[in-house]
Amino acid sequence: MIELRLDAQADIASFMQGFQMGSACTLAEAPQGRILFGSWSGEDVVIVRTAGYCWEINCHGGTIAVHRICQDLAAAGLRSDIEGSASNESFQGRIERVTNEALLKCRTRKTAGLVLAQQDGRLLKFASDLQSESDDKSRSARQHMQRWQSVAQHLTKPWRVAIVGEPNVGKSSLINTIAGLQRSIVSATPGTTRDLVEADIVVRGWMFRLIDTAGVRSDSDSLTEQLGIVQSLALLGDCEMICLVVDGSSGQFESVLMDRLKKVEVPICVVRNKYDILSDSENTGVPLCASSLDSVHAVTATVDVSAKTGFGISELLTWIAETAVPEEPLTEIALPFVELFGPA
Ligand SMILES: Nc1nc2c(ncn2[C@@H]2O[C@H](COP(=O)(O)OP(=O)(O)O)[C@@H](O)[C@H]2O)c(=O)[nH]1
Ligand SMILES: [Mg+2]
Repeated sequence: MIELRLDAQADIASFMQGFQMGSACTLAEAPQGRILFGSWSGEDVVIVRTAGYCWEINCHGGTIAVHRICQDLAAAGLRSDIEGSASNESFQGRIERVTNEALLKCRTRKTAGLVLAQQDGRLLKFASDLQSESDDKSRSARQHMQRWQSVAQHLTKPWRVAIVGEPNVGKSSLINTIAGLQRSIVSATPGTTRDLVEADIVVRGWMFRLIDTAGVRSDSDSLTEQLGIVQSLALLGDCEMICLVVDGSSGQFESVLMDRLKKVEVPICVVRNKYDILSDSENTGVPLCASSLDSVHAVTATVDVSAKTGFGISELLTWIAETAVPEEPLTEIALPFVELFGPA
């Protein structure tokens, strides 16, 4: 398959001289998604307009036909960044195209506004600063990149927040309470307690995906539960932050989970749940077994909550939002939400 991307003014037919149309429609008139049959120097091909100025040329498997057609396209004046792609897009044209694609993935006014603002030429300037011969300019562009990369990447996809802990500490209740409190839920996928269940929420205009997990315990003798546990532990390597939920009335930690959390790099919040029970009784809570936490260096906060009453939930959401976005971006800054160089 060859991906073809053209600037808005380009005349598609002028690049496709080798193409003999088998369908009763011209390339310029082809609606998006219409399959056009034909041949290219004897090779059967199928051409589809995938978006306004983007096309796919499908030919038989293997690299020879692709190479041959790419050569023809290059002779017609198109650039090929990688084998299987050809374009005459300018940098700014490419930014406009990827911005439009990215906008479809933004689910909040804030993220959409920030992505839309990137079309004004600031990414072009930022890319030229990055490549600048002046050390000062390129250094400060690299620093900017480091500071904003995570925010930029999450304009179009939610930060993943893993909710982990032993069975029965209240992980699912916590997600339900948060999703219920947030009027801005985007979706909530039902599933069994053994599956990963996700709920998308919005906090301060940023998108987050809370991922409920099977409770982790070492003494499970059920194969299904063990598979769920393996899945929960695997998620710890594939999320941007972790809420470690514990039952505040026990203060104990599960050792398998703690061993895994010791290796984790992403920030962890210890969430002491069931605060309502603690505050009802004389018992002010069993202190967290601090020695278990000592070697878990990624813990950055501890929050008391009650999934039952909603106590402490706003503090937890503040931790989530501020961990993801410690500093709110100003609307005028460059946020490189796509790879600026190479194929997009
Ligand atoms: N009193 C009280 N009970 C809770 C709270 N959160 C959860 N529970 C109860 O704890 C039990 C386990 O909750 P669940 O959410 O299924 O725990 P999970 O196994 O960690 O997902 C249920 O009976 C809940 O009603 C809470 O904040 N306070
Ligand atoms: Mg559960």
